[in-house]
Amino acid sequence: MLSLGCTRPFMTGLLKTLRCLTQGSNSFQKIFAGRVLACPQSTDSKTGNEHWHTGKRWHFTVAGLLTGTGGVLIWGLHKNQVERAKTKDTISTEQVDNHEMPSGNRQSGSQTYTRAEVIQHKTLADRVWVTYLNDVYDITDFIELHPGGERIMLAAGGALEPFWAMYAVHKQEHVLDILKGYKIGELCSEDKREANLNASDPYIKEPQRHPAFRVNSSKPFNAEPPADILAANYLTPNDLFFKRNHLPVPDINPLTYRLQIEGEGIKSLSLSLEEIHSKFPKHTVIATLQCAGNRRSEMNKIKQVKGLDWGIAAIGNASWSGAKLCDVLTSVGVKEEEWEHVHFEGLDKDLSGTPYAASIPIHKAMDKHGDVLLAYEMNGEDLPKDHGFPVRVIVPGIVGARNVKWVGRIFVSKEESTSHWQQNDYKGFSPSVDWDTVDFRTAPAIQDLPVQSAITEPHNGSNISATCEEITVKGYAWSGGGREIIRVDVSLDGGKSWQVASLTGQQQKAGRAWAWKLWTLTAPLPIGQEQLEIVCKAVDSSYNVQPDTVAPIWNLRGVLSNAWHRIYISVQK
Ligand SMILES: Nc1nc2c(c(=O)[nH]1)N[C@H]1C(S)=C(S)[C@@H](COP(=O)(O)O)O[C@H]1N2
Ligand SMILES: [Mo]
Repeated sequence: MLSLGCTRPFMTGLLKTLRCLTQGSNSFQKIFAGRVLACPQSTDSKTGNEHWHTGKRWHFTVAGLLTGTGGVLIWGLHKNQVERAKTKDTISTEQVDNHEMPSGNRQSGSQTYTRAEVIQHKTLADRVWVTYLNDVYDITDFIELHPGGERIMLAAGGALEPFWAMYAVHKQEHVLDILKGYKIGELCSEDKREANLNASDPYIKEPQRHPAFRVNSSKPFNAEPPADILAANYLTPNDLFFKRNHLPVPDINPLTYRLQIEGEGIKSLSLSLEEIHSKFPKHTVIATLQCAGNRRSEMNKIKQVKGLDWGIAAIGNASWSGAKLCDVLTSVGVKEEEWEHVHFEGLDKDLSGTPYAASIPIHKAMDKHGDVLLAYEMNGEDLPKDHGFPVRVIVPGIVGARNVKWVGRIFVSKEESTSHWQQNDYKGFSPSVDWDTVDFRTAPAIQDLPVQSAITEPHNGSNISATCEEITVKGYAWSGGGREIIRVDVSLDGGKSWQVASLTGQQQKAGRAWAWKLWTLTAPLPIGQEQLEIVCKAVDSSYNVQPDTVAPIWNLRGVLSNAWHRIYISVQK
């Protein structure tokens, strides 16, 4: 056998190219030539729903197995069936007492109801009714017995189908069996037809997506591109930009679209899409958007966290064009000193009619160097449906969650957004905090993100031939708050020694470096190693650095995962 040392001098350029191909740089071709296509897309129906009840142990005992409300429903109904079996008589007497219906009908469920009657039963006080197919169910007892069961209140007074469809729950037979115990009757024949129409899937109108995506959840759609796409393009192509939706994508007619601008005591404004284009100067900003959950999967390896299992590609960089939010707010007389927060509401709503919403501090919104946009273009094209068509907010330097898509209403306020996503999600905690002890009020909502970097090439677990003279490592680096990336260090020996990568990317103004830098390091392949532990870490303009390991920054929601990125590759003789 030839030793490494004597192999090297015999290598021809061609041989080198061929052998080093596994570690090549032409990502796009490589991806479409095989790797991704050969890798089946996960089409699991794991929900992307990130509502979690806080501090309730029961909810988290089912986590991982059952996510989202549907899971709660399955679990809860099952548990309740067991309890009902134990206390059957008590419960049925109680039900009869509480109902203005003959007790015989209560048990046989032969009564018919109109849709209008069902709608009357939306609260625990009025009792909670739902329909499934043509049947009417009274699920009040289920909800009362189970803290957290209140999520089903979203379906109260209406049909379960769209509710289940929204959270992509499998309608397993046993769930329906359990539900039978709650049946109180059927819909009258006229409303039955209606019920069948309403059973439609709220995701039926979703846009087409690129087959290369690694799908984290299909309904709502959450997906990231293959990692090496990221370093192949400074501007991430629209169709390969990660997509993070909490709800179905709303279908908005651009001709009737209106953006409401409001605030107590300020004159409200209703802008058409055309007016947003024509009344305000158009600005273009290159900005990176990163989900708070990017790289969550690394935290999951330490200890299970709640949320979509994002890899390193829940981040992308695009050129965004639109009106500056400060111009629009100034036009209605908003003064920075008089307010604290600017709220954004999306036109995507859950079944209770609650829109996706978030807020940012007023100083960021009003700062003309803050570059907050009401964007209608992404990389020179109309904003794609998945990214907020016709208008979204782009808040450069700030966590993805505040970059509200399909924005329908903006208002100034003294208070922060009360939305779930502002108050009970997207916050960081100590590794010692768990779901039994967490108090979301104790942590501020994430705004600026910390310094970040990751290796996009080579892939973790890939091989390189020992005959290669060199190794090329690539990746991205970015920091929040407009802080520029000033350096990326790369180690081929797990952090014992470091080499400085070369950076590429547009030079942006000081304090307004919203875009990422791509980086590359080509270095001699270390001799005599069977495995390389490749590590990267970035430094931003405030000399912030990334933490070296994940465990000390672990948090229950798996956000802000920005430890040194490590991959392992084998060197093959
Ligand atoms: N209206 C609305 N805006 C939204 C979301 C959403 O679900 N609805 N998701 C947010 C989150 S958590 C992220 S990370 C970004 C993702 O933007 P993208 O899908 O364009 O990549 O959008 C944010 N804005
Ligand atoms: Mo996100």
